[in-house]
Amino acid sequence: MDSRYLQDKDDLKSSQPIDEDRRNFLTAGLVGGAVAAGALAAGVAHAQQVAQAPALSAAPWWPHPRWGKDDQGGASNWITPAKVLDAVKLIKDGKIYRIGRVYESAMPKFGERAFTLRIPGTPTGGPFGANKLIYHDEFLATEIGQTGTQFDGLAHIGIQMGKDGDMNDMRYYNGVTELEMAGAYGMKKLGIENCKPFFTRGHLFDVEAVRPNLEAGQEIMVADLRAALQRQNMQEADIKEGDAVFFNTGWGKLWMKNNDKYNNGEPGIGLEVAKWCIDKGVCLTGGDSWAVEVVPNPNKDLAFPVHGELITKHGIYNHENMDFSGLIADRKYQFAYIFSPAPIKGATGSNGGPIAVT
Ligand code: UVW
Repeated sequence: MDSRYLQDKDDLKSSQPIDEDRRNFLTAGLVGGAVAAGALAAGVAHAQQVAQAPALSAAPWWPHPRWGKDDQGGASNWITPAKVLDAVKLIKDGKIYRIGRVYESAMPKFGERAFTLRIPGTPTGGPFGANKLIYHDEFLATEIGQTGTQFDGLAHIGIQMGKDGDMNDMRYYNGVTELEMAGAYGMKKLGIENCKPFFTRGHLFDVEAVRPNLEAGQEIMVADLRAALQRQNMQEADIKEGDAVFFNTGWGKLWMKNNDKYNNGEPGIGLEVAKWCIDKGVCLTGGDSWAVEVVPNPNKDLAFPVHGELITKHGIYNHENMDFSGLIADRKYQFAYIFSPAPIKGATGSNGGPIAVT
């Protein structure tokens, strides 16, 4: 797969400890749930500054070299009948693992995002007919594709290439501009309805087993992935184009136990592993943390650069806030990954219940 937009691999090795400035940037501006308005504004200003500095290259990334200039499906195009049949070969015992989490208001959420469920009346309606049928509905107010276990679509992340406010130079996957896609009632391009359902081979890296007690800001390197593969008796060459890769860091153990720590940064993959994923041609990355990538990034000038490289430049999807505890307990590291994003027209992502079948 073409990775021309990434730097040379040797330039990407970095696993520096996070310094106080970076911690402050994150906790004061971008990440914390209960942030003061002034601190939030400072964080946003900083984010705008770093967004103007391209993470790895200023070169345009469109048209997509494989899927073409009009494509809106990105790496979901890897899911072909042949890929499905290949994934089926990983199903040996028919066991289904839920690898998503339960949605509830107390779950950790990024920034000011909300999750508010209400049942309108108990019961909501009825009784109907002589049989006196009654029913319940629910009303949900949330960023539906961006809370809880969330699947980042191609309208979620872009890169500002020009001046603040210039919507012609805010670019997304395949070069789509903010001007082309912006819409009060849903994104006019790259909405999640363009993403095909996933049924593919999944590979889980239990990084926690080879690098226990990872902390926020600590980057997972390709060497860690290789150590995990070795421990799991797996071959790197077995990861094929169109497969999905998942990273267990241990951060998920904080879920609903220590939401503040969970939200205020995380260990995760950086640009070196992003390049590895692009070179492999994976269709999707996933992890047991809220961004999958290391936060803060070891390069203090960058904010969420892995999101930009994978989603925006290569159309590779990202599945966040996952739970691999069942798979790990059973030492199952390869499976069929099955997920059909909810086709809400114009949405930036999807909630839902991903499964791994072994
Ligand atoms: C952002 O939206 C910035 O991050 P995430 O995709 O992790 O929710």
